[in-house]
This record gives sequence, structure tokens and C-alpha cells, in this order.
Amino acid sequence: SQFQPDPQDRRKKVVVLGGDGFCGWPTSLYLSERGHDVIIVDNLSRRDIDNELGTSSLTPIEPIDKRLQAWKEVTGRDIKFVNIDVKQHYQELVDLLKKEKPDSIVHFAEQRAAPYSMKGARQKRYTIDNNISGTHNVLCAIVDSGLDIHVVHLGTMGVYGYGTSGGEIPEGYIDVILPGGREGKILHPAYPGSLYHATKCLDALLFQFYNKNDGLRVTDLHQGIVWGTNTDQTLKDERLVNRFDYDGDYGTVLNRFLMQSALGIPLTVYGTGGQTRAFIHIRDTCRCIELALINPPKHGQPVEILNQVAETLRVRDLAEMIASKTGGRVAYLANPRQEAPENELEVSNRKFRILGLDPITLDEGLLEEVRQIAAKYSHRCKADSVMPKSFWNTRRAVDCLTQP
Ligand code: NAD
Ligand code: USQ
Repeated sequence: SQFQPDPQDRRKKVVVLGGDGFCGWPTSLYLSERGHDVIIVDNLSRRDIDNELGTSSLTPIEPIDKRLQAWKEVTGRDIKFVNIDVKQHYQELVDLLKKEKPDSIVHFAEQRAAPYSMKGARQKRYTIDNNISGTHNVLCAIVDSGLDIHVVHLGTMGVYGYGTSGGEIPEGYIDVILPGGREGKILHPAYPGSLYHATKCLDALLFQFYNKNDGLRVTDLHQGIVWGTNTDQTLKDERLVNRFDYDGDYGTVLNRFLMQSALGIPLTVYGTGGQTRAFIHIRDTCRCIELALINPPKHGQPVEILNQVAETLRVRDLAEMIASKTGGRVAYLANPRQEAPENELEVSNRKFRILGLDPITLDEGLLEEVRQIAAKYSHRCKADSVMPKSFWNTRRAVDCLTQP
């Protein structure tokens, strides 16, 4: 196998970059509970962006120090927190690695909303600068530290484009016949649909370079859209609650539909809703990260790429299914984005299945759990945050605003 599980020493010392975020927080708690030694690094920029947009998590999230204190009280376990901006504070990052000597880094610390990355010149430039320089700093810092640290990066299914290659999307690489007739394996062509998604394509080239040049071990997880909010760990205490993004920029589609149905407002399908996307539940995000951590690629192996997805679903099917169960209405809006109106999507997740993942798929109980969380905190919803406010081009803005 291409993986190198180490049954003697499965507990890792892990730096979680972006550990205050939607995926990073529950993953940090999960890893801590599973006996790994976790250090969170975050510059809290996601909380600042909420302030900038005049919105906030639907669930009332505590400041990071209160979160960590609650985790200590409830479980007796320590998680350290260090406020470092991985894009701006390079030397602090190198010093931290040299001091803590982690086995692995999980890299969540990027601006992750496609709509925010298309909002305007400032947000476009911020997303490119933050994500590309941040990722490069992480790789450069590992080499600088002289340590053999395995990087697990959260990438996206969106690097492949949707249904552009035809057939099942493989895991990262495709077999090709090179000019001259030689057989080869190359990175799957990149076809991003937003500047955010473009940063993940550019990250992939940096991983390939540092792997080839410096022998860095990298696992790149091409994750689908995450849904759900709580996990067994975040449910242990109200102060540990995970964030729930519902606004037009950061709210992802299934959670938005569940929030909209809980609040009795129309479900916002963009375009025909023929877009087919890959999905994964937040509980499986946590499981997948641990599987990736304890199964690092062998030394000398190319960048390992796994598709972190459970299933593929069509947006209008999701909306109609939720509306029919809850008596809600579906509103078909002009699409604020530039994307194929209809696409098929078939994705391989063979490697995670080999590693033992039996993924959660759309489950009535879990859908209902998210709806109930949305209903519980519905008083916190700002109605004017719900509609899309970022447009891929100005023509679309006009269409969206003039549509009844
Ligand atoms: P998030 O915005 O909730 O969390 C990202 C965290 O990183 C935030 O806490 C933010 O403050 C921090 N951060 C950003 N830039 C930083 C910097 N320069 N220095 C230090 N910290 C920084 O996002 P998320 O939903 O948790 O996503 C995490 C990762 O997973 C992202 O890279 C995203 O691309 C990927 N991903 C997310 C989803 C999803 O549906 N949420 C799906 C696929 C992939
Ligand atoms: N959509 C709607 N209505 C809405 C919101 C979205 O129809 O109210 C549609 C969008 O047009 C799009 C699809 O639903 O076709 C998915 O949109 P999304 O906002 O849920 O997800 P996306 O922009 O793709 O980004 C999210 C995360 C990102 C991650 C990506 C995984 O924010 O960090 O990388 O999912 S993936 O989509 O597989 O690339």
C-alpha cells in the first residue's frame, strides 16, 4: 500500500492551523479526545470577517480562550492556542515548529468562501495573498525548521471543475500518454470556479514542488461541501458549540437550506439548481483528518491526494426534498455565480474507504438535528444576511437584483 500506518505510535503531536474555524474546531477536539497532543494556531481572521460583513455564526461561539477552558473543565485535556498569522508572521511560525517539534500539521488556515473571494478587488487580493503566501510559508517553515513534519492540507473538490473530464473523478492524478508515446501520471487538470478555488489549485503546485525538491510528505484532502455543525465533542458543553455559517457568503448550501426551512423562509436555489456537488458531514471531516494523520505517505512518495467526500447530490433535489418534508417553499433565483447550470458528478473516494471510512450519507436524523439547532438559535439570524451579496460579474448582480 502507498500508506505507512505506524501501529506502534499512533498518537501524534499535531499543530492545527485554523483550529478556531468551522472544520478546525471540531477536528481539534476530536483529535484531543482521541489522545493526540493538539496545538491550535489561528489569527482569528474569520471572526474579523464576520464583523466586516455585519454577520455572525448562528450559534453563539465563545472566544477561543473560553472554548479551551471549557474543554479542559469537561475533559481534563489541554489544548494550547497560539495566535499567529501564517501569512504575516513567518518567523513566529518557524520558532513555534522548532519549539514544539510536531509530527504533523493540519492546514485549515485559508479564506474559504468562494463568494467572499469574488466580492470585489480587495477580497480577491486578500484571498490570493492570504491563501497562497500562507500555504507557502507553512511549507517553507517546515524546511527551515529542519524537522520531518507531515502536512495534511484541506483542499477542495472544486479544483477538478465539475463534470469537465467525464466519468468518475479519480483521486488527484490521471494517467496520460505523453508526447512521444510515453505513459505518465499527472495532476488532474485544474479548473477552478472562483478565485478561492483557484488558490487551492495553486496550493497543489506548491505541494508538488516541495515534495519533489525537499522530500516533504504532504497529504492533500479534496473535501466536498461540509454540512452539519455539532459533533460528540462539541455537544459536551454549550460553550464548545461549533460555528454555523448561514449568510450569503459563508453559509454552505445544505446548512443554508436547513436554516431557511427552520426559519420558514424560501430555500434559495441559484439558477436551475442543476449543480451537482460532493458532500460530507462534519463528523466525517474529523474522522478523515485522523485517518490521514495516522497514515502518512511514505518518504519519497509523491503528494498523496484523497477525495474527502461521502456522496454527490443535486442542489434542486436537496431543496425539493427538504421543502417537501418541512412544508417550505423553494425560490429559484438568478444565479449570482458563473458556473455550469447543470452537471453530473461521480467521484472516487476509494482511498478513505480502504483506510476504514464508512461515510455518513444524508440521514433524516442528522438533517433534523441541524434544523433543530437552526430553530433554537433562529432569534440570532439577521434576515438581511441571507440573500447572496457577492456576484461573479456585474451582469449577474443586475439579474439577481431585478428578479422578483
Ligand atoms: P473557516 O473560515 O471557518 O476556518 C478557517 C480558519 O483559519 C479560521 O478560524 C481563520 O481565522 C483561520 N485563518 C485564515 N487565515 C489565516 C491566517 N493567515 N493565519 C492564521 N489563521 C488563519 O473555514 P472552514 O470551513 O473551517 O474550512 C477550513 C478549511 O477546509 C479551508 O481551507 C477550506 O478551504 C477547507 N474546506 C472547507 C469546506 C467547507 O464546506 N467548510 C469544504 C471543503 C474544504
Ligand atoms: N447554492 C445555491 N443556493 C445557496 C447557496 C449555494 O444554489 O443558497 C449553490 C451554489 O451556486 C453552488 C452550490 O450550491 O453551485 C455549492 O455552493 P456552496 O456555497 O455550498 O459551496 P462552495 O461555494 O462550493 O464552497 C464550499 C466551501 C468551500 C469548499 C467547497 C467544496 O465554502 O470552502 O472548498 O464547498 S466544493 O464545492 O466541493 O469545492
